Amino acid sequence: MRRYGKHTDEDDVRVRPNRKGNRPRTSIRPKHEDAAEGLVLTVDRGRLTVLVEDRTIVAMKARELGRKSAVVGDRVAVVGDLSGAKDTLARIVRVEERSSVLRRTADDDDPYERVVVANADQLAIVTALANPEPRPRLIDRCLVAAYDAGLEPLLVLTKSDLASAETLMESYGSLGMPYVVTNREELANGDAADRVRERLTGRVTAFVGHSGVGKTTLVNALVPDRQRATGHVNRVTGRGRHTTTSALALPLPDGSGWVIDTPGVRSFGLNHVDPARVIHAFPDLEPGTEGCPRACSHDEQDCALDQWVADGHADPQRLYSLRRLLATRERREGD
Ligand SMILES: Nc1nc2c(ncn2[C@@H]2O[C@H](COP(=O)(O)OP(=O)(O)O)[C@@H](O)[C@H]2O)c(=O)[nH]1
Ligand SMILES: [Mg+2]
Ligand SMILES: [Zn+2]
Repeated sequence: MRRYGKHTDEDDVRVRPNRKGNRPRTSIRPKHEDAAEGLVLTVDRGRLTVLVEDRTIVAMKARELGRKSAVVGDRVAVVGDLSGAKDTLARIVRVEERSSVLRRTADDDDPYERVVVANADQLAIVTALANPEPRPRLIDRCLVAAYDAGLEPLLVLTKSDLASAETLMESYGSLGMPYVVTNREELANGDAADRVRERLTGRVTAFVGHSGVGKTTLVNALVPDRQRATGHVNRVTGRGRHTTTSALALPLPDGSGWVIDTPGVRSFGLNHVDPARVIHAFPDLEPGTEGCPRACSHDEQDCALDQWVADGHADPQRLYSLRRLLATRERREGD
């Protein structure tokens, strides 16, 4: 039986003027005023674990979001069953504006960029001093990605029980970025977590790096009660996997920040990064580019930076670092 018969007064149905041949719109879209705010903790094949107040709920993208997707760290609006009870599925109807977007492409010539993490403000670049060997090119790539996304970099050097940090710091010390060195013993006695935690207060920090460098070990040391903090996550991504297959946001125990564990990366494709933007990560060198030819890449013969630095305006190591970062954008090598 039809609900509205021919007795319905025409004036009761509000019909938008039929412009440009559009179908008249008779239904008023719900505005989702009842939607709750949530934070995406992890994504697993279309299922998102979302923290709503103190509950973790499982949700999927509402169709109305179209191709727009929510990623770990996103602030979202969710509707539907928000109880967090087993087998319930809520819907994400809105992705709030992001304060930052960390992207990567699989390769430099890969046109498909993916958003790794949203709303982070710090990028912890985790590198083992041995096993696996440090890969400076990968560090450089992560640095470019961090600068491009507006994240502050933090260098975390793990496994100093296996090799010294000295050689690596000879080249990275001059970048002037903060760094922390950790080892097996300090992981056990809590010193490693304490030292890293100092750098995490009040921030959302994404941990990236090659597989096996110790990201998950460190994150677990920072968030000992990982199981409880993630609630339903295990039900979604479970199956006893030991490797990290999806990024996962975890709150620091004292509520002073968030850490995001990510799967290992073999490379950090930078196809999406405009090389012209790299210089902005070097405010100490930027004034020296005034004498550069138009559209200078700062990695060419006529670049004014060489003379400017030779005149003593900046540390030559900084120019070397800039050139190395620019070169990673041009070079394609297996990191
Ligand atoms: N010797 C040593 N091994 C470590 C250290 N940190 C982590 N590991 C080991 O490195 C391996 C890989 O760690 P994992 O946290 O899974 O690395 P991820 O792939 O970066 O998440 C594990 O066997 C850890 O026990 C460290 O400081 N020293
Ligand atoms: Mg891991
Ligand atoms: Zn230049």
